[in-house]
Amino acid sequence: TKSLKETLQEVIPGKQAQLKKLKAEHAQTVVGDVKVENIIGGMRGIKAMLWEASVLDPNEGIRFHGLSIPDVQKVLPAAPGGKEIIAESMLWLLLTGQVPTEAQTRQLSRELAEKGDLPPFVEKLIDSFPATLHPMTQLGMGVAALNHDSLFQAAYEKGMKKTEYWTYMLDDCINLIARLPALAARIYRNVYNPGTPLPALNKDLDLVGNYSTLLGFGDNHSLTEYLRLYIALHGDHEGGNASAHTAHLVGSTLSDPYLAYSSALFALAGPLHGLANQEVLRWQLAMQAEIGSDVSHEQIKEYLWRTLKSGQVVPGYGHGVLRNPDPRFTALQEFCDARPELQESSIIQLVKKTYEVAPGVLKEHGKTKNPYPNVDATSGCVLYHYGLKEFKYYTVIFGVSRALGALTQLVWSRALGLPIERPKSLSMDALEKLIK
Ligand code: NMX
Ligand code: MLT
Repeated sequence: TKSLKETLQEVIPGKQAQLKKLKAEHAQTVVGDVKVENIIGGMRGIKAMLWEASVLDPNEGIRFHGLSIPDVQKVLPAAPGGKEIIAESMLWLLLTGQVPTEAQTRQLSRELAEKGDLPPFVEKLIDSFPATLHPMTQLGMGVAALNHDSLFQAAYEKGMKKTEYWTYMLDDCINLIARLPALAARIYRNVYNPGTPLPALNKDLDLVGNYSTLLGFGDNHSLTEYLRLYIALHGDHEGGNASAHTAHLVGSTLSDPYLAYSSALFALAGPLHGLANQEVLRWQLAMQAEIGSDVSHEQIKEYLWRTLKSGQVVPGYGHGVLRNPDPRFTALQEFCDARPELQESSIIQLVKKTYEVAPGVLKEHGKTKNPYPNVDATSGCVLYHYGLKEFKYYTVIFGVSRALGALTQLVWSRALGLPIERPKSLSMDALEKLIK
């Protein structure tokens, strides 16, 4: 069985040759133009960065190395006794572009479990935080502190060669992903169940199986399976989203992956990005508290208009790139449709009913370019139904997941020798001079 590193070693030369050819033959080829609206509009629409593992189509949604969500659900190995994609098989696909065998997946699970313990000083650091500190702040600080053990940084200090960057980067990325369950679960324990003992990592479990166990839901097979799907599907969403892009930017300075991913987590913590999953739950529960569980379409419509008229966004709707319902939303809804207990859940029903009304209201409102749900519209309600009710924690789960894609690109960026990122900015005066 070839290991992940051996597989990457085989794949990298081909990609390096592809980049060399692109540079040699097409460095000056124009692939788009930049308008004033792009510069003042958050760079929306500008094709401006390399990202290997996935590409987002506005209408069809995400493809991981060309594979759609239904494709990966068919081909990627699941956990023993499970059906949903696991983080290890998604990580393998993202990093190598290849579908791992069952044996490779199990080998990676074991490696992650063996490397998953936190250094005692990080445990102490996390334990010193007040329970009132937002879980995302705690996660970002914990990840940054893990850079104490960065192999990339230590090798850089010793003067490693550029050709060696990616191997140290890969080792750091695997160590970081391995430690995320213990870190994220410790935060959950400290904030919501202080004093509860945390079990040791089980070397025979997959990454998310261990995470679910540490959270206290190891006996809940349905929730563990949901977490597996959730974490695999949130893993990568091409490179321009705020968290992935932040990791890419910070990593381009040759900052180690702990610092780069910690920065990414603070981008994910914003309500227009990953925090939206917390906001959706808060908003849907407030709707339920006000109108009750048995709501009509008319009542939801009225509530939506009230949200919009008060100047707030409808959380979980709209997207910077997508122009159709997010296929991740669809996949998570399908998970619910296949389980009778979820079909009876009042919060899941409310999310569904909201979806029947919100696109029409948002179209009538006429501002958002995409009136359809993104993944955050539904991701939290299943957690809530199965008893993981602390919605301030939801973005942490997203943060455990996004490491798969953001760290994959850090390995590729170093393997391809990509430079420090440094786009050109302009003042309005300078822009006006360009226009004249
Ligand atoms: N509710 C109300 N107004 C909206 C919404 C929405 N859901 N989405 C966009 N708009 C408004 C937006 O605020 C902007 O208004 P203004 O011209 O006054 O500034 C206008 O519509 C045009 O925005 P778009 O170009 O359609 O959206 P943009 O690409 O700028 O932003 C989001 C994308 C995702 C930030 C935006 O749709 C949004 O705020 N959605 C709600 C929050 C959310 O669900 N975020 C999660 C995204 C997914 N994730 O996990 O990260
Ligand atoms: C994501 O998964 O990062 C979000 O859908 C936001 C984005 O792609 O811009």
